[in-house]
Amino acid sequence: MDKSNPPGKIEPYHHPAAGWGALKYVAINLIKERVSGGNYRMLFKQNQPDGFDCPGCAWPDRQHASTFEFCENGVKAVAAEATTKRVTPAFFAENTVESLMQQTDYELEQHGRLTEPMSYDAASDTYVPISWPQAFECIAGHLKRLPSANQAAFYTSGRASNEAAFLYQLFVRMLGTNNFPDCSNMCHEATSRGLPGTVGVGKGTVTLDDFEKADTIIIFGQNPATNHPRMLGELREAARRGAVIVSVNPLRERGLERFASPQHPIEMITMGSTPIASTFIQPRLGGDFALIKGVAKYVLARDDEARAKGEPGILDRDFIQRHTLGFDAFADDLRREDWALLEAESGVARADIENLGRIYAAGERVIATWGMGITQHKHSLQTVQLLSNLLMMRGHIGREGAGICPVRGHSNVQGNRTVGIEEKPSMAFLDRLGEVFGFEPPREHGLDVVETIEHMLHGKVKVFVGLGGNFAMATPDTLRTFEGLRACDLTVHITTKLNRSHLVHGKAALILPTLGRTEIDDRSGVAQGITVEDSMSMVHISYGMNTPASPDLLSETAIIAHIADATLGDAKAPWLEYARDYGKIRDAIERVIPGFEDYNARIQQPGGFHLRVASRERAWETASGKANFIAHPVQRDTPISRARKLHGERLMTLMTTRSHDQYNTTIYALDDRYRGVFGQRRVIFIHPADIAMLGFQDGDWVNISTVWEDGIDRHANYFRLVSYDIPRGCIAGYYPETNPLVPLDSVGDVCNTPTSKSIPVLLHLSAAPPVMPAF
Ligand SMILES: Nc1nc2c(c(=O)[nH]1)N[C@H]1C(S)=C(S)[C@@H](COP(=O)(O)OP(=O)(O)OC[C@H]3O[C@@H](n4cnc5c(=O)[nH]c(N)nc54)[C@H](O)[C@@H]3O)O[C@H]1N2
Ligand SMILES: Nc1nc2c(c(=O)[nH]1)N[C@H]1C(S)=C(S)[C@@H](COP(=O)(O)OP(=O)(O)OC[C@H]3O[C@@H](n4cnc5c(=O)[nH]c(N)nc54)[C@H](O)[C@@H]3O)O[C@H]1N2
Ligand SMILES: [Mo]
Repeated sequence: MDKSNPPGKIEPYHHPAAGWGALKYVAINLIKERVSGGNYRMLFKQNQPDGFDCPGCAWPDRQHASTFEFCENGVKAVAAEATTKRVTPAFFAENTVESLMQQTDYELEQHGRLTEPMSYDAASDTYVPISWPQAFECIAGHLKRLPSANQAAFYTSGRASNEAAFLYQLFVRMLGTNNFPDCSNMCHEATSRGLPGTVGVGKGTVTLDDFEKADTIIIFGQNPATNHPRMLGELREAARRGAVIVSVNPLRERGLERFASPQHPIEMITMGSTPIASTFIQPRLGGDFALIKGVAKYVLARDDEARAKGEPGILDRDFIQRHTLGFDAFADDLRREDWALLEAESGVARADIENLGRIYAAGERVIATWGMGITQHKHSLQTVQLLSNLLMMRGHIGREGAGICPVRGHSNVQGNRTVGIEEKPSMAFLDRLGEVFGFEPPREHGLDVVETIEHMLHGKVKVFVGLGGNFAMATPDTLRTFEGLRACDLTVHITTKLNRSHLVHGKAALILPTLGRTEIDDRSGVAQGITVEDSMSMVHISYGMNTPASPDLLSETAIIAHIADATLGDAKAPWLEYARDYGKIRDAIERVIPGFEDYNARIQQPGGFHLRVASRERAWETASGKANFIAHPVQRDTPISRARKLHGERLMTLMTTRSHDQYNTTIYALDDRYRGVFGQRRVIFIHPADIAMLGFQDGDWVNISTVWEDGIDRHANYFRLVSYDIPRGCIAGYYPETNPLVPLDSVGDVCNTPTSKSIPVLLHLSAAPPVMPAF
């Protein structure tokens, strides 16, 4: 690719989401990834009862719904794993780490699957082969030499199975630390920390059956056509039976406008499509809190009015009285709230807020879903709590066809947390773990993602182990994260494909190649299945079907077992036995974690089983035993408002988001077709009036700098301006190219999630790039 003159074009997309466009891309992807003949069949086994769980997203699957239960982006994820391209020792011998750093993430991804364990050799600046036993000894040696286990951090990306994740946390806790930074710290942490305060459990309360019965679905800050394509199938059904669907999003995402279902041949053949959302509300970035507060205020006012007239009112008073605490204070706060402030902070006119209020109040069975547009702000935790409170006002929790539905990202991120990937574990969990395995687990809280990077920068974390993921690129403040990783004594990655985290390494560094979920996991002649929990708490088993990418790969579970065995020996846990028979790990999970009774038996039933979520049954696992209404003020003194005081209307709020052709930091291709972007990624979506106000023109190149209060220069250069339907003062760019702009300490209250959807920045006109930056 000619990096100095990228071939990109901008061309608005007028077709419905999915449809023929998606099928064409499926075909292109299969060919491009050179999936070998026999492996095509596996696509039909994805998310099917006896196949493998899609490594794409965490949206649940319907049993036996159709033989075509896969989506374009699921196919990309599977094809990326099934590629026939290989990163071999010869590849590493030919490419120094320094030279690989010059490649883009897209180029790095193209090299294919890793085949053998590799160790960094400083003299040649290359990775060289190392045997598995030597690799395990190397890690054990480093860990045993640490004066405290708290100087090591153990990252998890949410693709690991329940079995691998459980073994990982057991090993790390026996080692003596709770340092479990994980991808959810950057993702749905506001959900996981916020919901326990209101409804007691940090998970959603709905299942797919509820989706079938809902009459109103409100989607906050989510782009399902790209990130959860199978969700569109549910939305299509809902729209067709007349449910009201609303999208709350600064962008009018294409998939929520029209959708042609690849599962429905007639719709495809007739070039038909189904309109999805009937109402679009476009708040400014971070405006959801004020918007939801306005909706709650409107609903309360209507209830007050009705009751003043002696009518029954529109709130579910019975639910509020029997199941909740704090309603009066919550209601007083709403009554006192100023409409002008709510309009200004949400960026939505009162009439539109009230319209959403009417839609909400008319719904008998309302589901609210949300994604990263809600969770990656300073006040995300408060927004999640408020949203659950809004649903509680009309008793929409624990009722058929209604409820809260956080839509998770990684396919097993929810399961990872359930089985103990948690830097702030509950005492009850630790007690039980200690009892079952006869050891005293560490009690002090461990480090999350942001704290891990801070500790690396201060020399307090010296060993980093990554169970999947791409820590260097997924985290904020890219250059500071690099500095932290490079200051480590040892960095280890258990991984399927080459990524930049392997190139930004500690003094010693290991790459440990592992099986993907689509591959047969043969342990001593018996194929092992792994289990995962989806976004709606369904736990099911998954069996790989493909021949492994290399004979030298080990499963994640086996790698962890060997590291644990080399470090701790087998006095307290039969690590290697666990690695031979995952059923024994499930037995252990069953003994430690409530809800997994008869684990091995219940995963045999088609579709698996639903893990109990107490709030779904109106059982409230809060301190008071009731669900709580919590009043929060609209935040006015924020980094954004302070930066705007300094720079006036030139200050822009930046969101970092996903294109259609990426899976987080994995870049499959360079298009974002629903948003009309082709062959490029360094773009900034901006309102045409803001382009004019800044004195720029559509298509100009700009550099971006962050306005932050710590004196550190943060910038990202060479982005092309694209006129777009986005609120004034807000701009959007892609992650991870914009991550250098996110300050490490720009985090959500309590949950400590990087504020990836609201960064105060300035744009500066630049010349066309002489050479495009690699990242
Ligand atoms: N193909 C594919 N699938 C994926 C992923 C992927 O990268 N590729 N990633 C997986 C992961 S880990 C996750 S967490 C999910 C992510 O899935 P999403 O939650 O959809 O994540 P994003 O693409 O970051 O964008 C979120 C949406 O929020 C909107 N938004 C941004 N800021 C705001 C705001 O302030 N308010 C509101 N109301 N909306 C806002 C954006 O316009 C965008 O439509 O997808 C998972 N599935
Ligand atoms: N600016 C900004 N930053 C963000 C976000 C954002 O919206 N904006 N989103 C955040 C979110 S929601 C998330 S979840 C994180 C994601 O953070 P991560 O989970 O760390 O990132 P991924 O890109 O999903 O990780 C991809 C890598 O995982 C490895 N991998 C893939 N499959 C497997 C497997 O089966 N096993 C193993 N062991 N390894 C595998 C491959 O090497 C691949 O390169 O990023 C966060 N960062
Ligand atoms: Mo995520």
